[in-house]
Amino acid sequence: QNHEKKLLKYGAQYEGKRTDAAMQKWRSNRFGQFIHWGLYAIPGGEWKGKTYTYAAEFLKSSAHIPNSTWDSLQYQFNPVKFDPKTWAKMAKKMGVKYMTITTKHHEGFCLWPTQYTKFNIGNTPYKKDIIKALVDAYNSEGIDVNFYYSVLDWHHPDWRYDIKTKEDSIAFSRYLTFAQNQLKELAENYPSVKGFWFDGTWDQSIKKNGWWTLQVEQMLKSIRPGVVVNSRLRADDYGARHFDSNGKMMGDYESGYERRLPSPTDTQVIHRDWEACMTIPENQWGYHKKWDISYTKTPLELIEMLVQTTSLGGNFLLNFGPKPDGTIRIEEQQIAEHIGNWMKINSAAIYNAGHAKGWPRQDWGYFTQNETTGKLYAVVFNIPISGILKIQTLEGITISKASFLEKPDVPITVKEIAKKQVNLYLPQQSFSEPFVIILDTINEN
Ligand code: JFZ
Repeated sequence: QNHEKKLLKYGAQYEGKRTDAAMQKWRSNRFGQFIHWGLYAIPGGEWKGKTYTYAAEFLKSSAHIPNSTWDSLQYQFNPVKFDPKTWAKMAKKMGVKYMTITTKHHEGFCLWPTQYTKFNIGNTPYKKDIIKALVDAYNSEGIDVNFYYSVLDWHHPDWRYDIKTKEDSIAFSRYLTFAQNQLKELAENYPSVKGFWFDGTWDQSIKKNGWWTLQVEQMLKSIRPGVVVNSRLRADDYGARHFDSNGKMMGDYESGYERRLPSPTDTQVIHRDWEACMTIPENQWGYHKKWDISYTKTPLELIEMLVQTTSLGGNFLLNFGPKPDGTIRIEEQQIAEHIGNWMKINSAAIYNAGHAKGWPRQDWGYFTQNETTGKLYAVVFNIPISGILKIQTLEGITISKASFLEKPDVPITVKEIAKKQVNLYLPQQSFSEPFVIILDTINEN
Protein backbone atom coordinates (compact mmCIF):
# COMPACT_ATOMS: atom_id res chain seq x y z
CA GLN A 1 0.00 0.00 0.00
CA ASN A 2 1.10 3.51 -0.86
CA HIS A 3 1.15 5.62 2.30
CA GLU A 4 1.88 8.88 0.56
CA LYS A 5 -1.14 11.16 0.83
CA LYS A 6 -2.56 12.03 -2.58
CA LEU A 7 -3.93 15.47 -3.30
CA LEU A 8 -7.57 14.97 -4.21
CA LYS A 9 -10.15 17.39 -5.50
CA TYR A 10 -13.04 14.92 -5.35
CA GLY A 11 -12.15 12.72 -2.38
CA ALA A 12 -13.68 12.52 1.12
CA GLN A 13 -15.12 15.84 2.32
CA TYR A 14 -14.65 15.22 6.02
CA GLU A 15 -13.28 12.60 8.41
CA GLY A 16 -15.06 10.65 11.13
CA LYS A 17 -18.79 10.41 11.77
CA ARG A 18 -21.21 13.24 11.07
CA THR A 19 -22.67 14.44 14.40
CA ASP A 20 -25.52 16.72 13.24
CA ALA A 21 -29.14 16.00 14.19
CA ALA A 22 -30.12 14.65 10.74
CA MET A 23 -27.31 12.10 10.79
CA GLN A 24 -28.06 11.15 14.38
CA LYS A 25 -31.65 10.52 13.37
CA TRP A 26 -30.52 8.38 10.43
CA ARG A 27 -28.28 6.40 12.77
CA SER A 28 -30.86 5.99 15.52
CA ASN A 29 -33.35 4.55 13.00
CA ARG A 30 -31.28 1.37 12.65
CA PHE A 31 -33.95 -0.64 10.85
CA GLY A 32 -35.26 0.23 7.40
CA GLN A 33 -37.38 -1.20 4.61
CA PHE A 34 -35.97 -1.32 1.10
CA ILE A 35 -38.50 -1.44 -1.74
CA HIS A 36 -37.63 -2.44 -5.31
CA TRP A 37 -40.57 -1.70 -7.58
CA GLY A 38 -40.59 -1.10 -11.29
CA LEU A 39 -41.67 -2.60 -14.61
CA TYR A 40 -39.70 -5.76 -13.80
CA ALA A 41 -42.45 -6.65 -11.32
CA ILE A 42 -44.76 -7.39 -14.29
CA PRO A 43 -42.84 -10.33 -15.83
CA GLY A 44 -41.65 -11.30 -12.32
CA GLY A 45 -38.64 -13.27 -13.54
CA GLU A 46 -40.52 -15.11 -16.32
CA TRP A 47 -40.30 -14.44 -20.05
CA LYS A 48 -41.98 -16.40 -22.86
CA GLY A 49 -42.74 -19.31 -20.57
CA LYS A 50 -39.19 -19.56 -19.28
CA THR A 51 -38.17 -18.90 -15.68
CA TYR A 52 -34.99 -16.93 -15.17
CA THR A 53 -33.50 -17.61 -11.75
CA TYR A 54 -31.17 -14.61 -11.71
CA ALA A 55 -32.39 -11.42 -9.98
CA ALA A 56 -35.86 -10.51 -11.29
CA GLU A 57 -34.94 -6.84 -11.72
CA PHE A 58 -32.23 -8.00 -14.17
CA LEU A 59 -34.64 -9.94 -16.42
CA LYS A 60 -34.27 -7.47 -19.29
CA SER A 61 -30.57 -8.22 -19.31
CA SER A 62 -30.77 -11.97 -18.49
CA ALA A 63 -33.33 -12.69 -21.22
CA HIS A 64 -31.74 -10.25 -23.72
CA ILE A 65 -34.97 -8.32 -24.16
CA PRO A 66 -34.64 -5.35 -26.53
CA ASN A 67 -35.44 -1.84 -25.29
CA SER A 68 -38.55 -1.42 -27.43
CA THR A 69 -40.10 -4.64 -26.04
CA TRP A 70 -39.14 -3.96 -22.45
CA ASP A 71 -40.15 -0.32 -22.54
CA SER A 72 -43.65 -1.21 -23.75
CA LEU A 73 -44.26 -2.82 -20.34
CA GLN A 74 -44.90 0.77 -19.36
CA TYR A 75 -48.32 0.48 -21.03
CA GLN A 76 -49.17 -2.47 -18.77
CA PHE A 77 -48.09 -0.97 -15.46
CA ASN A 78 -51.37 -0.60 -13.57
CA PRO A 79 -51.17 -1.52 -9.88
CA VAL A 80 -54.88 -1.20 -9.22
CA LYS A 81 -54.61 -2.68 -5.72
CA PHE A 82 -51.82 -0.33 -4.63
CA ASP A 83 -52.68 1.29 -1.32
CA PRO A 84 -49.71 3.25 0.04
CA LYS A 85 -51.33 3.39 3.49
CA THR A 86 -51.43 -0.39 3.68
CA TRP A 87 -47.71 -0.59 2.87
CA ALA A 88 -46.88 2.12 5.39
CA LYS A 89 -48.93 0.44 8.13
CA MET A 90 -47.23 -2.87 7.46
CA ALA A 91 -43.82 -1.18 7.64
CA LYS A 92 -44.77 0.59 10.86
CA LYS A 93 -45.88 -2.71 12.41
CA MET A 94 -42.64 -4.36 11.31
CA GLY A 95 -40.82 -1.70 13.28
CA VAL A 96 -38.85 0.13 10.60
CA LYS A 97 -38.03 3.80 11.08
CA TYR A 98 -37.12 4.50 7.45
CA MET A 99 -37.89 3.29 3.96
CA THR A 100 -35.81 3.47 0.79
CA ILE A 101 -37.68 3.27 -2.52
CA THR A 102 -36.34 2.78 -6.05
CA THR A 103 -37.28 6.00 -7.83
CA LYS A 104 -35.48 4.60 -10.91
CA HIS A 105 -33.71 1.26 -11.21
CA HIS A 106 -31.33 0.11 -13.98
CA GLU A 107 -34.24 -0.26 -16.44
CA GLY A 108 -34.61 3.54 -16.39
CA PHE A 109 -38.34 3.62 -15.61
CA CYS A 110 -39.24 6.42 -13.17
CA LEU A 111 -41.88 6.00 -10.46
CA TRP A 112 -42.39 9.76 -10.32
CA PRO A 113 -43.69 12.03 -13.12
CA THR A 114 -40.29 13.45 -14.11
CA GLN A 115 -40.16 16.17 -16.74
CA TYR A 116 -36.87 14.79 -18.12
CA THR A 117 -38.09 11.55 -19.72
CA LYS A 118 -41.43 10.20 -20.92
CA PHE A 119 -40.47 6.82 -19.50
CA ASN A 120 -42.27 7.46 -16.24
CA ILE A 121 -45.34 6.62 -14.18
CA GLY A 122 -47.33 9.49 -15.70
CA ASN A 123 -47.38 7.63 -19.00
CA THR A 124 -48.77 4.35 -17.67
CA PRO A 125 -52.44 3.35 -17.32
CA TYR A 126 -51.97 4.04 -13.58
CA LYS A 127 -50.74 7.63 -14.11
CA LYS A 128 -50.51 8.67 -10.44
CA ASP A 129 -47.26 9.69 -8.72
CA ILE A 130 -46.20 6.63 -6.71
CA ILE A 131 -43.28 8.39 -5.02
CA LYS A 132 -45.51 11.14 -3.67
CA ALA A 133 -48.09 8.64 -2.45
CA LEU A 134 -45.41 6.65 -0.62
CA VAL A 135 -43.69 9.69 0.87
CA ASP A 136 -47.02 10.96 2.24
CA ALA A 137 -48.18 7.60 3.58
CA TYR A 138 -44.86 6.66 5.23
CA ASN A 139 -44.28 10.13 6.64
CA SER A 140 -47.77 10.02 8.21
CA GLU A 141 -46.68 6.88 10.03
CA GLY A 142 -43.54 8.70 11.21
CA ILE A 143 -41.26 6.79 8.84
CA ASP A 144 -38.45 8.63 7.02
CA VAL A 145 -38.23 8.15 3.26
CA ASN A 146 -35.01 7.92 1.24
CA PHE A 147 -34.65 7.70 -2.52
CA TYR A 148 -32.74 4.96 -4.31
CA TYR A 149 -31.50 6.18 -7.70
CA SER A 150 -29.64 4.07 -10.27
CA VAL A 151 -27.13 6.13 -12.22
CA LEU A 152 -26.72 3.20 -14.62
CA ASP A 153 -29.60 3.49 -17.08
CA TRP A 154 -30.40 0.81 -19.69
CA HIS A 155 -33.05 2.97 -21.32
CA HIS A 156 -31.35 6.31 -21.87
CA PRO A 157 -29.57 6.58 -25.26
CA ASP A 158 -26.77 8.71 -23.80
CA TRP A 159 -25.78 6.26 -21.07
CA ARG A 160 -22.25 4.88 -21.64
CA TYR A 161 -20.40 2.07 -19.84
CA ASP A 162 -17.06 3.59 -20.76
CA ILE A 163 -15.76 6.67 -22.50
CA LYS A 164 -13.67 5.63 -25.46
CA THR A 165 -14.42 8.23 -28.11
CA LYS A 166 -15.20 11.92 -28.37
CA GLU A 167 -18.78 10.93 -29.21
CA ASP A 168 -19.01 8.88 -25.96
CA SER A 169 -17.82 11.81 -23.97
CA ILE A 170 -20.35 14.20 -25.53
CA ALA A 171 -23.22 11.75 -25.08
CA PHE A 172 -22.25 10.90 -21.53
CA SER A 173 -21.99 14.50 -20.48
CA ARG A 174 -25.57 14.93 -21.72
CA TYR A 175 -26.47 11.90 -19.61
CA LEU A 176 -24.84 13.35 -16.50
CA THR A 177 -26.85 16.55 -16.97
CA PHE A 178 -30.02 14.49 -17.33
CA ALA A 179 -29.33 12.50 -14.14
CA GLN A 180 -28.41 15.62 -12.21
CA ASN A 181 -31.61 17.33 -13.35
CA GLN A 182 -33.64 14.35 -12.19
CA LEU A 183 -31.94 14.36 -8.80
CA LYS A 184 -32.53 18.09 -8.43
CA GLU A 185 -36.17 17.48 -9.31
CA LEU A 186 -36.48 14.75 -6.66
CA ALA A 187 -34.81 16.88 -3.99
CA GLU A 188 -36.96 19.91 -4.81
CA ASN A 189 -40.32 18.20 -5.30
CA TYR A 190 -40.22 15.90 -2.25
CA PRO A 191 -39.04 18.23 0.51
CA SER A 192 -39.20 15.62 3.31
CA VAL A 193 -36.67 13.29 1.63
CA LYS A 194 -34.06 12.25 4.20
CA GLY A 195 -31.46 10.53 2.08
CA PHE A 196 -30.29 9.41 -1.35
CA TRP A 197 -29.15 5.85 -1.99
CA PHE A 198 -27.13 5.68 -5.18
CA ASP A 199 -26.50 2.56 -7.21
CA GLY A 200 -25.20 1.60 -10.64
CA THR A 201 -22.03 3.65 -10.30
CA TRP A 202 -19.49 0.90 -10.90
CA ASP A 203 -18.80 1.46 -14.59
CA GLN A 204 -15.69 3.07 -16.06
CA SER A 205 -17.76 5.99 -17.33
CA ILE A 206 -18.61 7.06 -13.77
CA LYS A 207 -15.17 6.21 -12.39
CA LYS A 208 -13.73 8.61 -14.98
CA ASN A 209 -16.12 11.35 -13.83
CA GLY A 210 -15.60 11.40 -10.07
CA TRP A 211 -16.10 15.19 -10.14
CA TRP A 212 -19.76 14.62 -11.03
CA THR A 213 -20.39 12.38 -8.01
CA LEU A 214 -19.10 15.08 -5.67
CA GLN A 215 -21.05 17.77 -7.50
CA VAL A 216 -24.26 15.76 -7.10
CA GLU A 217 -23.62 15.14 -3.40
CA GLN A 218 -23.04 18.86 -2.87
CA MET A 219 -26.07 19.85 -4.92
CA LEU A 220 -28.38 17.57 -2.92
CA LYS A 221 -26.97 18.88 0.35
CA SER A 222 -27.44 22.48 -0.71
CA ILE A 223 -31.09 21.90 -1.69
CA ARG A 224 -31.81 19.71 1.37
CA PRO A 225 -29.37 20.43 4.17
CA GLY A 226 -28.85 17.36 6.35
CA VAL A 227 -29.66 14.89 3.60
CA VAL A 228 -27.69 11.63 3.97
CA VAL A 229 -25.84 10.18 0.95
CA ASN A 230 -24.37 6.70 0.64
CA SER A 231 -20.76 5.95 -0.28
CA ARG A 232 -21.81 4.01 -3.37
CA LEU A 233 -22.39 7.26 -5.26
CA ARG A 234 -18.84 8.37 -4.99
CA ALA A 235 -15.68 8.10 -7.03
CA ASP A 236 -12.60 10.28 -6.60
CA ASP A 237 -10.05 11.83 -9.00
CA TYR A 238 -8.49 8.42 -9.65
CA GLY A 239 -11.73 6.45 -9.91
CA ALA A 240 -11.47 4.98 -6.40
CA ARG A 241 -14.97 4.15 -5.17
CA HIS A 242 -16.59 4.24 -1.68
CA PHE A 243 -13.17 5.00 -0.15
CA ASP A 244 -10.95 7.59 -1.78
CA SER A 245 -7.33 7.05 -2.86
CA ASN A 246 -6.22 8.02 0.67
CA GLY A 247 -8.48 5.39 2.23
CA LYS A 248 -11.04 7.89 3.55
CA MET A 249 -14.72 7.06 3.21
CA MET A 250 -16.66 9.27 0.79
CA GLY A 251 -20.32 10.13 1.36
CA ASP A 252 -21.93 9.81 4.80
CA TYR A 253 -22.06 6.07 5.33
CA GLU A 254 -20.59 2.95 3.82
CA SER A 255 -23.04 1.06 1.62
CA GLY A 256 -20.81 -1.78 0.45
CA TYR A 257 -22.46 -4.46 2.63
CA GLU A 258 -24.84 -5.96 0.14
CA ARG A 259 -26.38 -9.32 1.06
CA ARG A 260 -23.61 -9.85 3.61
CA LEU A 261 -22.63 -8.48 7.02
CA PRO A 262 -19.27 -7.62 8.48
CA SER A 263 -17.94 -10.30 10.83
CA PRO A 264 -19.13 -9.96 14.45
CA THR A 265 -15.52 -9.32 15.44
CA ASP A 266 -14.85 -6.63 12.82
CA THR A 267 -13.21 -3.75 14.66
CA GLN A 268 -13.10 -1.38 11.67
CA VAL A 269 -16.78 -0.82 10.87
CA ILE A 270 -17.60 0.52 14.33
CA HIS A 271 -15.59 3.65 13.56
CA ARG A 272 -17.84 4.76 10.73
CA ASP A 273 -21.53 4.78 9.82
CA TRP A 274 -22.64 1.97 7.57
CA GLU A 275 -25.67 0.15 6.32
CA ALA A 276 -26.22 -3.41 5.14
CA CYS A 277 -28.94 -4.11 2.58
CA MET A 278 -30.43 -7.59 2.57
CA THR A 279 -32.69 -9.73 0.44
CA ILE A 280 -34.93 -12.43 1.92
CA PRO A 281 -34.26 -14.84 -0.99
CA GLU A 282 -30.67 -15.31 -2.07
CA ASN A 283 -30.55 -12.57 -4.68
CA GLN A 284 -33.95 -11.18 -5.65
CA TRP A 285 -34.68 -7.48 -5.17
CA GLY A 286 -37.59 -7.02 -7.54
CA TYR A 287 -40.68 -9.26 -7.42
CA HIS A 288 -40.10 -12.81 -8.70
CA LYS A 289 -43.15 -14.99 -9.26
CA LYS A 290 -41.31 -18.00 -7.84
CA TRP A 291 -40.48 -17.50 -4.19
CA ASP A 292 -38.75 -20.84 -3.76
CA ILE A 293 -36.10 -20.78 -6.49
CA SER A 294 -33.52 -20.03 -3.81
CA TYR A 295 -33.18 -20.36 -0.06
CA THR A 296 -35.36 -17.83 1.76
CA LYS A 297 -34.17 -16.54 5.12
CA THR A 298 -36.37 -17.17 8.14
CA PRO A 299 -37.63 -14.35 10.38
CA LEU A 300 -35.26 -15.48 13.16
CA GLU A 301 -32.28 -15.36 10.80
CA LEU A 302 -33.28 -11.86 9.72
CA ILE A 303 -33.75 -10.74 13.33
CA GLU A 304 -30.28 -12.06 14.13
CA MET A 305 -28.86 -10.09 11.20
CA LEU A 306 -30.59 -6.94 12.45
CA VAL A 307 -29.14 -7.45 15.92
CA GLN A 308 -25.65 -8.29 14.65
CA THR A 309 -25.77 -5.16 12.49
CA THR A 310 -26.88 -2.99 15.42
CA SER A 311 -24.15 -4.47 17.62
CA LEU A 312 -21.62 -3.30 15.03
CA GLY A 313 -23.09 0.19 14.81
CA GLY A 314 -24.76 -0.23 11.43
CA ASN A 315 -28.24 0.09 9.90
CA PHE A 316 -30.15 -2.86 8.44
CA LEU A 317 -32.19 -2.33 5.28
CA LEU A 318 -34.46 -5.28 4.53
CA ASN A 319 -35.77 -5.59 0.98
CA PHE A 320 -39.32 -6.13 -0.28
CA GLY A 321 -40.35 -6.61 -3.92
CA PRO A 322 -44.04 -5.69 -4.38
CA LYS A 323 -46.22 -7.38 -6.98
CA PRO A 324 -47.36 -5.66 -10.19
CA ASP A 325 -50.89 -5.30 -8.80
CA GLY A 326 -49.56 -3.14 -5.97
CA THR A 327 -49.81 -5.68 -3.16
CA ILE A 328 -47.02 -7.22 -1.12
CA ARG A 329 -46.70 -10.98 -1.42
CA ILE A 330 -48.01 -13.03 1.49
CA GLU A 331 -44.57 -14.56 2.27
CA GLU A 332 -43.11 -11.09 2.81
CA GLN A 333 -46.12 -9.98 4.83
CA GLN A 334 -45.73 -12.94 7.17
CA ILE A 335 -42.04 -12.31 7.67
CA ALA A 336 -42.73 -8.63 8.35
CA GLU A 337 -45.35 -9.61 10.91
CA HIS A 338 -43.01 -11.97 12.73
CA ILE A 339 -40.23 -9.39 12.87
CA GLY A 340 -42.76 -6.79 14.02
CA ASN A 341 -43.94 -8.97 16.89
CA TRP A 342 -40.33 -9.36 18.01
CA MET A 343 -39.64 -5.64 17.63
CA LYS A 344 -42.71 -4.74 19.68
CA ILE A 345 -41.07 -6.38 22.68
CA ASN A 346 -37.39 -5.92 22.01
CA SER A 347 -36.87 -2.73 20.01
CA ALA A 348 -35.20 -0.97 22.97
CA ALA A 349 -32.11 -2.99 22.07
CA ILE A 350 -32.27 -1.70 18.46
CA TYR A 351 -33.41 1.94 18.18
CA ASN A 352 -30.73 4.44 19.06
CA ALA A 353 -28.54 1.51 20.09
CA GLY A 354 -25.16 0.60 18.70
CA HIS A 355 -21.88 -1.03 19.44
CA ALA A 356 -21.29 -1.72 23.15
CA LYS A 357 -17.92 -0.08 23.51
CA GLY A 358 -15.16 -2.38 24.69
CA TRP A 359 -17.37 -5.43 25.21
CA PRO A 360 -16.03 -8.54 23.52
CA ARG A 361 -18.16 -10.76 21.32
CA GLN A 362 -20.04 -13.36 23.40
CA ASP A 363 -21.01 -16.94 22.56
CA TRP A 364 -24.70 -16.52 23.40
CA GLY A 365 -25.37 -13.59 21.10
CA TYR A 366 -24.74 -9.86 20.93
CA PHE A 367 -24.42 -6.82 23.15
CA THR A 368 -25.98 -3.58 22.06
CA GLN A 369 -25.84 -0.32 23.95
CA ASN A 370 -28.10 2.72 23.92
CA GLU A 371 -26.16 5.60 22.36
CA THR A 372 -27.65 8.19 24.74
CA THR A 373 -28.19 6.45 28.09
CA GLY A 374 -25.40 3.87 27.83
CA LYS A 375 -27.87 1.15 28.87
CA LEU A 376 -26.47 -2.31 28.06
CA TYR A 377 -28.56 -5.00 26.36
CA ALA A 378 -27.70 -8.67 25.91
CA VAL A 379 -29.61 -10.11 22.98
CA VAL A 380 -29.61 -13.88 23.44
CA PHE A 381 -29.79 -16.27 20.49
CA ASN A 382 -27.90 -19.31 21.81
CA ILE A 383 -28.68 -20.73 25.24
CA PRO A 384 -26.22 -23.37 26.52
CA ILE A 385 -27.67 -26.70 27.71
CA SER A 386 -26.52 -25.75 31.23
CA GLY A 387 -28.87 -22.76 31.24
CA ILE A 388 -25.94 -20.63 32.36
CA LEU A 389 -24.99 -17.62 30.30
CA LYS A 390 -21.32 -16.90 30.75
CA ILE A 391 -20.54 -13.23 30.42
CA GLN A 392 -17.05 -11.99 29.96
CA THR A 393 -17.01 -8.56 31.59
CA LEU A 394 -14.53 -5.72 31.41
CA GLU A 395 -11.84 -4.58 33.84
CA GLY A 396 -13.45 -2.63 36.68
CA ILE A 397 -17.01 -3.31 35.60
CA THR A 398 -19.35 -5.48 37.65
CA ILE A 399 -22.86 -6.55 36.75
CA SER A 400 -25.17 -5.60 39.59
CA LYS A 401 -28.43 -6.83 38.13
CA ALA A 402 -29.82 -8.68 35.14
CA SER A 403 -33.47 -8.59 34.13
CA PHE A 404 -35.57 -9.67 31.17
CA LEU A 405 -36.71 -6.74 29.06
CA GLU A 406 -40.04 -8.51 28.47
CA LYS A 407 -40.60 -9.84 32.00
CA PRO A 408 -38.82 -7.66 34.56
CA ASP A 409 -40.31 -9.70 37.45
CA VAL A 410 -38.75 -13.04 36.48
CA PRO A 411 -35.50 -13.17 38.47
CA ILE A 412 -32.11 -13.89 36.94
CA THR A 413 -29.38 -14.82 39.41
CA VAL A 414 -26.08 -13.04 38.81
CA LYS A 415 -22.89 -14.54 40.20
CA GLU A 416 -19.33 -13.38 39.80
CA ILE A 417 -17.36 -16.62 39.60
CA ALA A 418 -13.93 -15.18 38.85
CA LYS A 419 -12.34 -11.95 37.82
CA LYS A 420 -14.20 -10.64 34.75
CA GLN A 421 -16.34 -13.81 34.69
CA VAL A 422 -20.03 -13.61 35.49
CA ASN A 423 -22.64 -16.35 35.34
CA LEU A 424 -26.29 -15.59 34.67
CA TYR A 425 -28.67 -18.39 35.71
CA LEU A 426 -31.70 -18.46 33.47
CA PRO A 427 -35.01 -19.79 34.80
CA GLN A 428 -35.99 -23.33 33.72
CA GLN A 429 -38.10 -22.46 30.70
CA SER A 430 -37.88 -22.81 27.00
CA PHE A 431 -37.71 -19.82 24.71
CA SER A 432 -39.13 -19.73 21.21
CA GLU A 433 -37.79 -16.29 20.35
CA PRO A 434 -34.47 -14.54 20.91
CA PHE A 435 -34.78 -12.34 23.99
CA VAL A 436 -33.18 -9.32 25.61
CA ILE A 437 -31.63 -9.06 29.06
CA ILE A 438 -30.94 -5.62 30.50
CA LEU A 439 -27.68 -5.53 32.40
CA ASP A 440 -27.13 -2.97 35.14
CA THR A 441 -23.46 -2.32 35.59
CA ILE A 442 -21.27 -0.60 38.16
CA ASN A 443 -18.17 0.99 36.78
CA GLU A 444 -15.29 1.12 39.29
CA ASN A 445 -12.84 2.59 36.81
C1 JFZ B 1 -27.31 -3.53 -7.06
C2 JFZ B 1 -28.37 -3.70 -8.12
O1 JFZ B 1 -27.77 -4.16 -9.30
C3 JFZ B 1 -29.43 -4.65 -7.61
O2 JFZ B 1 -30.47 -4.80 -8.57
C4 JFZ B 1 -30.04 -4.07 -6.35
O3 JFZ B 1 -30.69 -2.85 -6.64
C5 JFZ B 1 -28.94 -3.87 -5.31
C6 JFZ B 1 -29.45 -3.18 -4.07
O4 JFZ B 1 -27.86 -3.09 -5.84
O5 JFZ B 1 -26.58 -4.73 -6.96
C7 JFZ B 1 -25.36 -4.76 -6.39
C8 JFZ B 1 -24.73 -3.65 -5.94
C9 JFZ B 1 -23.49 -3.73 -5.31
C10 JFZ B 1 -22.88 -4.95 -5.16
C11 JFZ B 1 -23.50 -6.09 -5.63
C12 JFZ B 1 -24.73 -5.99 -6.26
N1 JFZ B 1 -21.68 -5.03 -4.49
O6 JFZ B 1 -21.15 -3.98 -4.01
O7 JFZ B 1 -21.12 -6.14 -4.29
